[in-house]
Amino acid sequence: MIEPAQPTRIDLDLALAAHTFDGVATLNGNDGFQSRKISSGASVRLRLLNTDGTPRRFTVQGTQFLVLAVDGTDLNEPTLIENEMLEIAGGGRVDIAFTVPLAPVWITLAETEVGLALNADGVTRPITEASAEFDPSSYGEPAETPFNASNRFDRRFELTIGRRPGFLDGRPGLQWTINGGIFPHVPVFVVREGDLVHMTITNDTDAVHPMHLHGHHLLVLSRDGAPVSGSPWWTDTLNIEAGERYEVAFRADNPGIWMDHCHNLRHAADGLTMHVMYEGVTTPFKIGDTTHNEPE
Ligand SMILES: [Cu+2]
Repeated sequence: MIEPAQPTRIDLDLALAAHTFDGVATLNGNDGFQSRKISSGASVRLRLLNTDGTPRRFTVQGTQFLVLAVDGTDLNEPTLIENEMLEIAGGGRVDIAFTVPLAPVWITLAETEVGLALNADGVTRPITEASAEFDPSSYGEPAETPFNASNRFDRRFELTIGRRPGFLDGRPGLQWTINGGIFPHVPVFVVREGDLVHMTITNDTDAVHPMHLHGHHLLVLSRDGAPVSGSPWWTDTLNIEAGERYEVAFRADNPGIWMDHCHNLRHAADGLTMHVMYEGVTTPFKIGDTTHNEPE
């Protein structure tokens, strides 16, 4: 979450955290519609969070809205949209804003009866219509970034997610792989402080993987070869759908040994975990079974 640099008047500023408990979808721990009365003309900012490991989709019915921020970074010159489904990666955040209209507004966790209803007393929620998917790669306007695809990169890494039969912790099965290796035989990406790093992430599996690098924000450069054409899109949790390929960039400005893993923690525990490590940074901790150091 972020606080805007220029405070604007916000009458209702609410975080809505989606989480599934034992198969029951909730928003802020509530498994139904939370109802609120709010005057028309009021300014609302909602911070939508997906605390599940798998993608969650939100619908907004009854109003146009702006998408202000993704993963805590403001988007440049957001424009009003409506009837667009917001898909949020496991662990991802999307902030939206709108002015309350005269008619009711429903914010719904897609495919559930869970959400927030504004001024909807006694009004039946309309059936969710099929709507377009919000696409951060072409939303808003381009703006200056500290680096972009045309920079000279100090390091280039390929991170390819696959699946093949093999052994994980001595157990046979169909295992996740990174660049063909099964954990712990996965690469470590070594960087030097100050490096500009280019990473290509490819998902060669039929599952979605919300890839999450600790300690850094990634600038998304392209998806499936198509450059990002809208606002600069900074993320820390990038949903990589089956078959997709993303190019991202980041500045190595936070020395440490950082996890780079799938935010679907089931996948991470099953080996979709690797590290980005800075030269000269060491740790006395050893990973693996013998030391009982299992990152997830
Ligand atoms: Cu995954």
